[in-house]
Amino acid sequence: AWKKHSVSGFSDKDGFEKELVRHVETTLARSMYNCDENAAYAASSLAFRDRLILDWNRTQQRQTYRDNKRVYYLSLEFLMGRALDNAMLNIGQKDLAKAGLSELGYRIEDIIDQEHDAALGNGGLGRLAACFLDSLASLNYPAWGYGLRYRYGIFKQQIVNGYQVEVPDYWLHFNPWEFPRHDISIDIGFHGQVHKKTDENGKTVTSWEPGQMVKAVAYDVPIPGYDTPTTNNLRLWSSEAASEEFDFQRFNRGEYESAVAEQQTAETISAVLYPNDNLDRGKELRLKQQYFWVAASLYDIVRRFKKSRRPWREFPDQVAIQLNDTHPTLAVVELQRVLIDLEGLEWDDAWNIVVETFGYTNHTVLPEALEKWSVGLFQHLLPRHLQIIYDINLFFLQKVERMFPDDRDMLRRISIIEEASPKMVRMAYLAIVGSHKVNGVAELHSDLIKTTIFKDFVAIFGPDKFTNVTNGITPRRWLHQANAKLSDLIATKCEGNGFLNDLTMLSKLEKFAEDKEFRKEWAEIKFANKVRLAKYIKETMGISVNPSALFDVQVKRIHEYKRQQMNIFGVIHRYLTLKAMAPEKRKKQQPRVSIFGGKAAPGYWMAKQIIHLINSVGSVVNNDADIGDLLKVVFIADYNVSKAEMIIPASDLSEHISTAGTEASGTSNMKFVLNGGLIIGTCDGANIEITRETGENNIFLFGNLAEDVEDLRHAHTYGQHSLDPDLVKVFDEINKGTFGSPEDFGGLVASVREHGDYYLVSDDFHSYIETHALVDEAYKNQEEWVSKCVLSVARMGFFSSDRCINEYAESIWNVEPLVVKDDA
Ligand code: 26Y
Repeated sequence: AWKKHSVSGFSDKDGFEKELVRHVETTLARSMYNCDENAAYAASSLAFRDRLILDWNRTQQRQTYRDNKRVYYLSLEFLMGRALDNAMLNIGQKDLAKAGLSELGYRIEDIIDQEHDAALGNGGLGRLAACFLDSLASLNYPAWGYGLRYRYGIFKQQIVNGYQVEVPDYWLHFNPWEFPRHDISIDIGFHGQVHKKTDENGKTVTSWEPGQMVKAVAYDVPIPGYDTPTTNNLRLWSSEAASEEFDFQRFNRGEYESAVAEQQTAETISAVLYPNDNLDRGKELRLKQQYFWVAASLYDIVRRFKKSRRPWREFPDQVAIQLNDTHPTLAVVELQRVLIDLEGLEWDDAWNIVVETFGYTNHTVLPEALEKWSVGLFQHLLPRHLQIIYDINLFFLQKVERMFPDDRDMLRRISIIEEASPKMVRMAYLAIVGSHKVNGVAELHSDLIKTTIFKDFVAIFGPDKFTNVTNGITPRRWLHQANAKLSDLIATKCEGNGFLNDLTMLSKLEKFAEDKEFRKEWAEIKFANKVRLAKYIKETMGISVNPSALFDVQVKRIHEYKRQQMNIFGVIHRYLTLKAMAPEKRKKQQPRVSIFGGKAAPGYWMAKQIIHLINSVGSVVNNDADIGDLLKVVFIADYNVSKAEMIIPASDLSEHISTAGTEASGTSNMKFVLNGGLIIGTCDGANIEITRETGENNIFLFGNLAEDVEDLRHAHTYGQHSLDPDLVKVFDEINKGTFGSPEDFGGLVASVREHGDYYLVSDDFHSYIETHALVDEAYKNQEEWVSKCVLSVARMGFFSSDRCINEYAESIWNVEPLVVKDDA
């Protein structure tokens, strides 16, 4: 048996303090008398970073030396949140740091709070990538993440007079968690010409002579595993002007401005994260970002492979590349180009390598989120890649024609090039054709892609190419870090902290669901978390909420399909119902706090109306003396990972209420349940599997099913669409001006009334309201409520991202963990 190599932490608290002081006095050049919380954060980070680096270097050496197959996770988004807290916990030395900081006069929470979130992502897809990195390291897989080092992360959201205002998120003033690698830089080409020549053997050789070069510089971020010395690498690329000499000549010719302009053009590529979530806008700069990042990453991966001097056919035995949605699909084309144009392989040999190397994860069925790029844009930006795409498509169409000789329409439907005007490249189709496995992210979603958007491809490639890997979350961040008290309580009943490595061990909690004493401790922790959130709400927006009220939370990106509009319509309905009650009856109602949070894409007008309506309802309801503590409506500005860590543990009920069939999985649903909250939700995404695991009695499901959505929409368009009477009352109230100018919310009302109610708000409204009434009833019986929560947590083992990563490793990547021996 291998002895586990111990993590390179501090020997003791004094060792940590000494390092902290050293960093304050030397690295930061300050005196301890002048060390504010921000400096203490910086020095703590530098001290912990030093410890991580030792394990990081050793991990990389070990992985190079053993030369096993590696996984590369390509994602345009990594929503990492904060690093210090995570590093302390994964190394297992947070208590020691707490004691050390306290001795120096600081509270560890205040120090942790100084850190700026690394918010290089929009929502679910980006946070999933971050959870995967945590699991890959914790499970000792040799794995790298590749992404872009945006100078500006997702914008910060302010709420001004009830409206969203976007503020740029410049986050790099001080970032101790990244290491610039100026020695690792690659020139990336754009534009230019393609040349064909015949070599001495009569073979046609194609070469691309780019017209513009941009330099990619690597910045590395260490990813510590939990309770293991494995520390993996996240490599983020930053863009710079390719040649400083060229600029210098220009300076000397007096062309100062144009030289600087060139540099700025290059730097623009990695300047900003596109803030759209599930909406493709086809912007040229975004395509440039994609190629820049993909080309640099592949160059790096190929260079690493070449060091071991293996034959090319062994590439897929050494390399697995996972495409996080279609955003990195150009990697398929780029690898084919490298193999045929630069390495001289035959097309078929190269193509087999490509397909064996890649796997593609689909995260959405929404048509507006499926990426397409115009052929003209490709021709202009990446002329050689367009040729290769045409060839990939030609061979693919020939294959399909042989399989289905009489089906002309099939070729039109499945072609990678959409014959429209303008002609478009369908990136999802390219990703399917270029990968050996395609997976969805929850069972329902994986079934839906097989029967709807990718149906033809199942007929062509057979069903085995398509698979499901239900999403998961890391219990380290989402339980241990976010909810330390609950994690500690669980540890007392689960034989210690082992559940953080094997979440199925939570099942040991089942037998305590009926234990009164245990339930009491459990409820006290939930209450303390609610008090903490109430305090934050009071301090940041001056609204007093009663921590004994039912906290009803919906936090996620604002999107019509996620139906925050239905939630706020439901809140208005509740308000009207309370107002209409006799005071005696009113007093007996269950008090609630409706908590919202989430960003709207800056150009998404409807989403912005939703935010405005929530805030407008809040300012009426929260100031209505008839209502008092019975109902409060709160919109928490700038929802992000670190706010999630505070909000999720404070929830009694969370809302996951997307129109059935639209939310691929959802992952916050898992986080809320793991933190002892219940769900009100539709039969959509992972809600279905959560129900299967935790039991139908422990979740509040409502609404129409995915299989009925098509017919209902059809009925809206061609039959008559009679609105739900309760919803009509809500609309009447909005139109009376109760919540401000009705015109401000005209779009929201019209989308249901006039424009076919695409998201079925009216169809689901009645059962939504009724189900909320059931929640109120259930919450009255606190003993039973808590017991539902305990049972649910006990049954959440399946939703660890560790389980999820092991499934990818086995069924898609064919990689194994690298066991850490004591001597290596
Ligand atoms: C095309 C482009 C602008 C684009 C950018 C971001 C398209 C999509 C996205 C983001 C998608 C996303 O976050 N999807 C979510 O992925 C989660 C992880 O699989 C799922 O849980 C969630 O249901 C899905 O909406």
